[in-house]
Amino acid sequence: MPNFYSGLECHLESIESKLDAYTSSAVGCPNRLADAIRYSVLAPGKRLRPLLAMLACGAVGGNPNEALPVACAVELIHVYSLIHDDLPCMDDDDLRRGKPTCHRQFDEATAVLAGDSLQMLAIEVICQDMPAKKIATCCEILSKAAGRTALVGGQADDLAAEGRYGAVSSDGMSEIEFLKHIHRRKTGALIEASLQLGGVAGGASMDHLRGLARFGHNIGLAFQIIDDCLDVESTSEQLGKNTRKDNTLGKLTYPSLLGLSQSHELAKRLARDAKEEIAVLGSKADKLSELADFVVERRA
Ligand code: GRG
Repeated sequence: MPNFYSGLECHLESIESKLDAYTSSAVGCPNRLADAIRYSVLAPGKRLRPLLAMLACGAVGGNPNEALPVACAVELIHVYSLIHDDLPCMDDDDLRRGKPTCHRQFDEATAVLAGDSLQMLAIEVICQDMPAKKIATCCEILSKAAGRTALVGGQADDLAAEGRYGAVSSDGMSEIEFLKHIHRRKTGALIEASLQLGGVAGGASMDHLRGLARFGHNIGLAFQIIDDCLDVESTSEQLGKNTRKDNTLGKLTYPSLLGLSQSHELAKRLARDAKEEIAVLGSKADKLSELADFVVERRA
């Protein structure tokens, strides 16, 4: 396990056990659908987003466990997006988290339905387990981050940039601006939402919430830049997913526009900027700061 996880074993255990409970059998859910949901959710992911939510909660003085429902909700949305992204009509991948993708293990229709179910399960979890006065805010943050102007919009523009979804509308932006615009939505929005949701769970002030959101904004982009670099620098064994796909698909990526070295430098600068945004929270935010470093130093 990378160093970053040391001291977080307890949070990870809580996340795994809650995800297990939230996806356990439910009356009315067909076995095959339930199996596909659990197969994808319980596969070994880094759990970066739920950890961010729990750490953000702790950083503003809350008990990290208060953020568990929103932490899991964000992971459920993330897993849905991975399942759908892997489908033949999108990225057409056969390897995810070191295992066959959901549609390969089951079938396409089941994978679509598993993804659909996870979107609603995320909302259900928040409504069921968050304190009543925080439910609406959490649902609003998560649904905006997962919706047409963020996760889905970013994905649509990403596909368009590969010429696989209608026309590209970059509205006069330079290539690098357009790439940033895609990444901020496709990857960054959910990462930013994880921080905001954790902050809300911990009762953050408006000022602290803004700082957490800006932290998320910066590390969200840094995370994607490193993801682009790893696609070139790592093997599929290391990543648990196919590599060198970006180049094959002729994708717009940071390494293709800036080169690897400048891309790494940019990611490091974003991590530094991110850490400044939460400096005001003092030592309670130390683990979040470490995470910013982990995001840019990770090898998988
Ligand atoms: C289908 C609406 C829709 C959106 C798909 C998830 C996604 C958007 C695209 C996946 C393609 C991709 C490589 C995105 C880059 C960032 C990303 C989301 C990487 C995967 O996240 P990790 O590394 O995965 O946190 P694990 O498996 O560790 O959770």
